[in-house]
Amino acid sequence: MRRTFASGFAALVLALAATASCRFIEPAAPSCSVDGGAPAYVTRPGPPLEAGPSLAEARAFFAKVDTDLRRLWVARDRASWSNQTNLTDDTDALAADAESATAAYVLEAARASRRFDGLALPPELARQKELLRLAQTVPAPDDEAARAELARLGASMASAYGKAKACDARDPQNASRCRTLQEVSRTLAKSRDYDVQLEAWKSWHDTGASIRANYTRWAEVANQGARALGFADVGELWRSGYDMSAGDLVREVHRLWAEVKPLYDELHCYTHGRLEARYGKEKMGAHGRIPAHLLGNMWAQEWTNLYPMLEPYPGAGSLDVSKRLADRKTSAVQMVKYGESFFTSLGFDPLPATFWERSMLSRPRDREVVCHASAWDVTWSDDLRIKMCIEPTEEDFVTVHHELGHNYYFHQYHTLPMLFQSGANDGFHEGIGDTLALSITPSYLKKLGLLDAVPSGDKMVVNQQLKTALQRVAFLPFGLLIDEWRWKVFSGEVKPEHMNAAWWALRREIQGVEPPVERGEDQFDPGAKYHVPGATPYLRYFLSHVYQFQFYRALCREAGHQGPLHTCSFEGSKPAGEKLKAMLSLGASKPWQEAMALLGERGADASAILEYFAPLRSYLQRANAGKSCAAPAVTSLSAEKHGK
Ligand code: X8Z
Ligand code: ZN
Repeated sequence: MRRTFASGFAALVLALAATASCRFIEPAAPSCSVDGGAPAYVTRPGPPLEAGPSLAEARAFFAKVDTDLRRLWVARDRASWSNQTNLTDDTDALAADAESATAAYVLEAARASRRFDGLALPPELARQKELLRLAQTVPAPDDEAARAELARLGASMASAYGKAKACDARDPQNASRCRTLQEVSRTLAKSRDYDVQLEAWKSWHDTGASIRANYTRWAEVANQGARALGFADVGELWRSGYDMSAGDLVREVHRLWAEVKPLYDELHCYTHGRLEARYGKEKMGAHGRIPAHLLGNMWAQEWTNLYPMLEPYPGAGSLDVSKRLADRKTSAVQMVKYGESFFTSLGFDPLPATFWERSMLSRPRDREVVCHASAWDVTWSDDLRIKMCIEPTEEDFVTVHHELGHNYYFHQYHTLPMLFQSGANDGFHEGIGDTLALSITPSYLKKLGLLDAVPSGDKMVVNQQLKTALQRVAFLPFGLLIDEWRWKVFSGEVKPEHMNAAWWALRREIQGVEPPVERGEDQFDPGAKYHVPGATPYLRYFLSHVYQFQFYRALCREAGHQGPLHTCSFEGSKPAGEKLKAMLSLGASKPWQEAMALLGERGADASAILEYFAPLRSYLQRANAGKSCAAPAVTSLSAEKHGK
């Protein structure tokens, strides 16, 4: 039988107490010395004082935590992989059990580590202590039954999302009229018929309602877990993983958003104008926002599929990679090989043989799975895999690079202590593959045979930049708003009965989109986005969309690039690869600001994204001149009370 965390810790604490090195003496300054240095102890007569723990105890403690976490995280991730690649009631239950065991352990271990509070720990132990408290995304409450309920709710919501089907509202019981998310997304990507798009959008969004009650309860129990660890709520726990106070993080994020918002507003204005020309004023409404189902993506989080409609200079040269990938019937394996070859061109190792044996690269026909793409090191030993339902499209071509960015990060740090085996922060992890994808220039695509010719000239630059902006600039407000919403839900600022209204207030104000039909509190639109039922924090993607331009600027510098930033590709550059490897190899062992400094960048800095898009910005300003576009007025951003 599995040994429980509690007895394990009790035994460790007793054993260590016997070896405590500073019993019965009261230190004048820190309770014990670090690394055997001589503290100024003052011996006093009187009753013996409780011993403070020694550094040796702290070392033994974190060594045990490392061993325990390896066992628990490997078990959890095996269960989770088995679950997500084969959704059944049994695999849901096994995943929930493993999650619950892990969460319980982290709570107990984080609490036990507090006995070292008064001890001046060496930096690597102090950091492990801090990371331990943050290690559980969904923290466990004390009560065992509540813990089990939380894990069960979590697994059930994630599983429900994976299995959900978009059915025709007029005939919901008719399974033959139900479609997968991929199928309805394809409709949104391709159709430009307002009503056809509306049906696709609505049929998927309506699936969110089924998890509303579970989500409410889940948030309540997860908050109990956050409080058990000393956080006000789960939102504060999530905001605490950035080597600054939760309040500073909120200020930092709002600063970055204010810097990039003018560029977003230009893009929004341009897009709104083109859509209005297509669909007419009546369909667009008089509010200046864009109906959420017209942007070519289920969540309007990126608008690349609108490129053919929005192309600034039609005929300046083709950038249609999707067509070539589809015409060639590019296999899922070939799609990943393209991504791998970018990494090996920088000097990274080829993917291990087990990657090809164990990954899930296509949607299986015989079972339900979670198709949302993810990357794994299942057994925390360079056991790299991706799980993705790859299709031969440009969007998936970019996503493959994104996922491999995670895998190569795992690869570079897999020998570090468990608590250091993550990104410098989660935004770093999300930004690596995207950074490489910024170097997918027309000449690189030609080299791969995915474009016939390398179009050139200023017009082409603007076309290409618009395409990239539809993906990466359009994303920014969406990257921010999901967690703005969750922070408010966790803090209680948004009550359960107003969750959908609060969601749409943020979508209107931050993203400037409008629900195409009224969405009431019988709906739960956030539940129709993977990361909400999947309990994956989302701020990471906002940050990554700022960082990735900094990483790109840094690697271009390393590759010796001269000239405007947007003309750079560091593909094939070994010096850029070495620099990137050095940063990835740090894992989470150092504050992220140090990892950023290693690349020669200071802090989080939106100047790189603004520099990159300078040519597009001036085009948009010219194209929008004379238009009266009301920039979305933002009043619902979380107050700075969301952190101290
Ligand atoms: O979830 C993802 C990745 C896996 S980490 C496919 N992304 C976000 C999303 O799909 O919403 C990448 C971009 C944003
Ligand atoms: Zn990712």
